[in-house]
Amino acid sequence: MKIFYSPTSPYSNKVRMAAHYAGLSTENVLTDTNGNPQDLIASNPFGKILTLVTSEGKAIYDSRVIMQFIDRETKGKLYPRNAEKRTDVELLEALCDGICDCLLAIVYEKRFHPPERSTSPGSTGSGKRPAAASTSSTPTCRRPVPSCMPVTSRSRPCCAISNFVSPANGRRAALKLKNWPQKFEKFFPDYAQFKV
Ligand SMILES: N[C@@H](CCC(=O)N[C@@H](CS)C(=O)NCC(=O)O)C(=O)O
Repeated sequence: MKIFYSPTSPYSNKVRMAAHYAGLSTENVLTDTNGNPQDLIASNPFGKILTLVTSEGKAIYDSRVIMQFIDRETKGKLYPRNAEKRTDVELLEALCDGICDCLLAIVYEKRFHPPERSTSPGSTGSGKRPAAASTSSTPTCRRPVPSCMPVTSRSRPCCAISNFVSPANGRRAALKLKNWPQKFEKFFPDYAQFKV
C-alpha cells in the first residue's frame, strides 16, 4: 500500500498517524504537489495529497475516505463502534478538516496571489470561519482518548488562526489548547515522529 504525502500537509499527517496507530503498514512517497507529479495526478484527479494506492492498484483519495478505509482494513481500530460516538468523532474530524481548509486557502492566497489582488485574511469568509469553528459547539473530545486521535493533534493550527484573526478569542483558545499536545502524546507516544 502506497501513500503520496507531504510532512507539512495536515491531511497527510492525520492519515499517516492514523495508519501508524492502527498498525497498517504503508510505503510513504514524499510528494511535492507544486511539481504536478504524474504518478499522483494519475491516481487523484485533483492532484492532492494525501492519496493512497492499495496493493491492488486502487487509488483512494480525500483524507476522510482514506480514514474510513483504514478503519475497515484494520477492523475498526480508528473510530468508535457506538453510532452516536462515531458521529461525534466524524463531526469533530469534519470540523478540524474545515479549519485546515480555511487555513490552506489563506496560505495559498498569500503564496500565489500578488498583494494587490489579495484580500486581507480575517476579512474574508474563510478568514473568519476558522475562528468561529475553534469555538464551535460541535461535540468535542474532553479527553485525548485514542478514538479521537485522528483529529486532536490538529488543534494547534486552530489556535494559531484564531489568534491571527481575533487576538482576544485567540488567547482564550491558546490557553485551552496549550497543554493539548502533551496530553495527546501520552496516548500516542510516537507523535514525535510526525512533528514537522
Ligand atoms: N479534502 C482533501 C484536501 C487535501 C488537500 O487540500 N491537500 C493539499 C495539501 S495540504 C494539496 O494537496 N494541495 C495541493 C493542490 O491543491 O494543488 C483531503 O482531505 O484529502
